[in-house]
Amino acid sequence: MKKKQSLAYKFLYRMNLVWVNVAVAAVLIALTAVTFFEAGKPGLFVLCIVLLALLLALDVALIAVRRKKAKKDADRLGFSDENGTVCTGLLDAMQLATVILTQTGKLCWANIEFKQMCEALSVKPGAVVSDIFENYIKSAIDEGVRSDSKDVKVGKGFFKMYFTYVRASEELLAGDKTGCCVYFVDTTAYERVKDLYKRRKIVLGEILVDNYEEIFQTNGETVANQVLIEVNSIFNAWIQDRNAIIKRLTRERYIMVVEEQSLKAIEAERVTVLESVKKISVGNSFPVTLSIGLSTNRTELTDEAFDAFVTGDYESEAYKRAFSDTLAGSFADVDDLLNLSLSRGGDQAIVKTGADSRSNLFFGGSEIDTDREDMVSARVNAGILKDEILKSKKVLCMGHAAADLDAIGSALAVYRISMQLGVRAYVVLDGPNPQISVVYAAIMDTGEYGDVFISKSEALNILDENTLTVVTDTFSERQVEAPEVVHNSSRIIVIDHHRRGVDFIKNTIFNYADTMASSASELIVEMIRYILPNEKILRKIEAETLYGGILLDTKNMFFKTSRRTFDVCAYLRQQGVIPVAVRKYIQPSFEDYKRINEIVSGMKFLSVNNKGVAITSCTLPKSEVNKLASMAADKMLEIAGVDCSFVIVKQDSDVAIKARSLGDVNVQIILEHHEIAGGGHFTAAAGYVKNCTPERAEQLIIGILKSESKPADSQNRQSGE
Ligand SMILES: [Mn+2]
Repeated sequence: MKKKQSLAYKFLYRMNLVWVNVAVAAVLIALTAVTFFEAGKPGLFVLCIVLLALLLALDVALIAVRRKKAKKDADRLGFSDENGTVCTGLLDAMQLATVILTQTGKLCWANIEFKQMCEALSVKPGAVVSDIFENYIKSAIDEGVRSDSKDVKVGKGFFKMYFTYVRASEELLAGDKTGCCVYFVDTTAYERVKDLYKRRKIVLGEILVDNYEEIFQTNGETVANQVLIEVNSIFNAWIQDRNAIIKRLTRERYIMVVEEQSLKAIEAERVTVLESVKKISVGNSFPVTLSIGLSTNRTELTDEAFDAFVTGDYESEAYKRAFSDTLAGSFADVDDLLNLSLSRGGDQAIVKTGADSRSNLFFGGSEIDTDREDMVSARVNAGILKDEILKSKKVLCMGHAAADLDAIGSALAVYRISMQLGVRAYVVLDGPNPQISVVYAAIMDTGEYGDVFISKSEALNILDENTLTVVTDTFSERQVEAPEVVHNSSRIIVIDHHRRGVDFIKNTIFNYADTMASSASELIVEMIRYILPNEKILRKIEAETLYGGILLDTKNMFFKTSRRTFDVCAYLRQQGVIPVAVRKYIQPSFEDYKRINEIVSGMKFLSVNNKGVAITSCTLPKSEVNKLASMAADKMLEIAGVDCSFVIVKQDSDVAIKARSLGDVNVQIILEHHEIAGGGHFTAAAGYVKNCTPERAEQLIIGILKSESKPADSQNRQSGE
């Protein structure tokens, strides 16, 4: 079959011009001779000579056209014969794997190199060809692209594949006249070197024990040293088999050197070390947290970059993008990353992967992931609050009963926003309680708030359908400062940071609850920045109260402190807060301090279900219970190993109970037990038991603690009331 085709082809393509010419010329000459000698017609003879001359001229022209075309084809392919057809003998001799395909992707011919390549890579030639044709060539041909190159993977090898549209013999192309010549340049070594470079690139990092200083200050040198010993052994286990090193730079700062491939593995397991160190328990009052910064360059190693590398063109942009890392630069970067981590509350790892900070990767810091989303919601919510205030004629602001700094601060902030928007506002407060007496006196000393604070009855008097009631720092209809006012309000907004309980205020027009926020003050200050940007609107005393509220609820920035908290504090500082001045609002008096110490020193320390429980009983004047018992319960949480604290206050034949928790024990559930029937929040609750002795109350609490062996929920640390 093939032989026959080859003969037919030879006849048509190789001999045609010459033999046809000879045949036609012979016929013409014969015709001329006959006409001239026999018929004696010289006219015909002349005509024949002319025709012959024309034929010769045509031949010359045809040969010229063919030569030209052949040269063109030869130029394009570089391996054609003088007729412009693909010369397979040349291709066979060439050291490049080459195949010739039909326009539909059918494999017509392959050279020895190609066969050897497929053999070496254990792939089937047909499969390679159809894969490459389907994925690259077909679409190119459809789009009219006559030749192109692509990086392809064949088996385990890497190749630069070139293809070009060719004219070849029908014999070669199974009856077709055009097809496609494809050849492969082996780039496997290049790719392997690139991969090796990428995997084994040195990455510099720095690790900081975020709260070493606090642990040192609170728990002393021995505990702090013990913490570092534990940290070291956790680091060693972490980098084992990872071909990495971690060496201490200063007391709480470490340098880390790791290969890119290990860093990828560390990222894949989401930097487990962040969680491991939190489990360190050697007498430290706070969980150990780390800030980790790592700087690596994951810029795509482009062909241009690699070409620049090969040619030594170190000044080109592509080269600089891909290879500009310097050790000094990386080390400066990780320093910035640690600062960034600290500004976001620590307890996280940040990996810089390129020049653009948007390519930074964040790990850990459970509160961090929602940060951006929350900032968006803060803006949206600020808009809603503003709209609702503007729809109103009056605004009543209130926090929870027995207001603390966060409640009064957030209520004052809503008051200020409203006044600034031109809507008359009031803060409902039935007289100051001992917790806020100092700040309340300072507020009144300014002389600007005489008509701002109103009682429940006054509030009820002015309440109408054009009044907006804004409740802050509580969700509870029972705990709110003026339940009757809330009950009679037609338009209520609640802004709170506590996990919502069952007795939440219903029929609100808007409920902004964000349990990730440290405090109600934080939430409102965030909103102020959107409602009234570029303005210094807070009075100094208001900013100070808000700052105090945040300090109170974060226990001096230890708990629930996120980047947002620091942002808000920075804003408050800008609004005139002098932090040291705020101390006087949260400092106990000498008398109070002595009594708090007396209460704390009477404390018992127990371990129930692996949780440290501090419990104590005392007697206090009724008016002092809220303030002193709460402060004592807070103070007890500062003691190493204490997870929750209970202060039982004897009140004649009854007892009042104040409970606090760091977040692993839900004191709300404990005091909501039917025999106590108290309430509050996850980390702060209170109860009152009639006809009960302190001893009985203590047994009751321990009994409930023992039966409440629910798994700890350490993700949601709540603080303050
Ligand atoms: Mn609060």
